[in-house]
Amino acid sequence: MGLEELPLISVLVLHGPNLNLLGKREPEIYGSVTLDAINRLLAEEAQKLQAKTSPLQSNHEGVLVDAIQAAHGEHQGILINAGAYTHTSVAIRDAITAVNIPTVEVHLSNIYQRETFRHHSYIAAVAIGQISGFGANSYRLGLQALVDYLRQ
Ligand code: CA2
Repeated sequence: MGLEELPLISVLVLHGPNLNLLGKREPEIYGSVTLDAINRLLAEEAQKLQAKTSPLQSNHEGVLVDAIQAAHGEHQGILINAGAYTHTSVAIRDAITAVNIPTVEVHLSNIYQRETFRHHSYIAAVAIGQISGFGANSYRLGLQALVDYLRQ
């Protein structure tokens, strides 16, 4: 099948708590790229992959759970940086399991090089994979991996 004939894949992009501060605070840890710039980068990458991205950032666990539930029948994949909820949220993990939508977990920083409490992810076991430590590029690599998986 030629590239032009591929069906469009819709990906829900979720950003968890405090990620709205990207590029505005702690650039030594999280870099100088803003969340808007990451969302634009993803939209451009999605276009190349014959996909589209729908980004949402929330500081509230329930809002993220609601968005995952609402993805059922709307999106074929989920790309998520759950921020600190990665290490605490059984609710987000259960929502991903419930909707059964292929999910890729991404992190800007390498969570395994940081404090021990960041080494465990509740999401990892229900995700198809995890990309951690490549800054904003983690999102781009995660989107590529997710779309590639969905095309198989
Ligand atoms: O490395 C990542 O992407 C994290 O998901 C980021 C979370 C952290 O809790 C995870 O352990 C790893 C924190 C996001 C906070 O983002 C900020 C951005 C700028 C300034 C302050 C916080």
